[in-house]
Amino acid sequence: MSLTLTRYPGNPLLVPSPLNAWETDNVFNAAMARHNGLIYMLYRAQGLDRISRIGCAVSADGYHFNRLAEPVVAPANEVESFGVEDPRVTELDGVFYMLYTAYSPQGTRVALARSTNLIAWERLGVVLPDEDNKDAVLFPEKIGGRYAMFHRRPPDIWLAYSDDLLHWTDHQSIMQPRPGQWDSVRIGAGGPVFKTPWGWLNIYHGYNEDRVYCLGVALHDLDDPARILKRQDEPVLCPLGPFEQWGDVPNVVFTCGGIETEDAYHIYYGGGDHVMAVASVSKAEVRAFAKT
Ligand code: BMA
Repeated sequence: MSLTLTRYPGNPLLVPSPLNAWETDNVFNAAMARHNGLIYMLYRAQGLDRISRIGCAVSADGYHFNRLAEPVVAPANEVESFGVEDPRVTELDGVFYMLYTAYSPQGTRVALARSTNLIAWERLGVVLPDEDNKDAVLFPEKIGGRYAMFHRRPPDIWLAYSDDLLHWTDHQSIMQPRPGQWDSVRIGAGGPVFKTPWGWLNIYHGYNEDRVYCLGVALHDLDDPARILKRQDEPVLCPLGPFEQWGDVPNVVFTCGGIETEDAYHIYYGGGDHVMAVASVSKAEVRAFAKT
């Protein structure tokens, strides 16, 4: 049996708000984090000016969210002039790091910011200079004494390493699209990988010639994530129902983060680049996937 994500019946969790000019149109592709016993959703929002900003919503149970009235990150310099997009947050040694897409007439750049409370963010700048890149995410711990990152040089997922989070080396393509399958054109990382006894659990996105964005699953070797131990043929989630198949951009499910609980992984995702939703998989199912 193949691994699949099961949607929360109460989806969507967060929808655009007519009350705030910056998020009237779309709220999607959120980073997720835990802090002080609460679950934080740092979501990409578009409003009347269609510029992407990052808003923050907080929840006690992971399903019911209250949002702040103002964005926590908004374009603040030349490389962000068209927007800040698709955040991915990883906690390292008690500090939250956000990789996000800084979008401007120069193109899309991978930029880094850090925070200790998920609200006030300090910019550390562009970390992959002089190249169009996106879908970057930090690993939740060092590997072989160095920080690790997935990023995307089209059409593949790449791996890179760093000693200081600012300078990245040893770039290598580690996962490619598969011709004829659902992820035939481009693939990119989702949220931070989860550590399991069987490897790093990577829920990634891909799309095909029809531009249908689905999510898939792979397991990577814990010591060398360039080694893919397993990659399922079938997707784990594909667009279904009005807000995923229609939305602002049709036929999109896209994730930038998830939350681990005692017995499950909860994958938060943008539906149709329009709303936020969640779908889950039990650890027992992941174990069965890893073992077969
Ligand atoms: C990608 C990114 C995502 C978006 C997806 C589908 O290129 O821009 O933010 O969700 O396209 O439109």
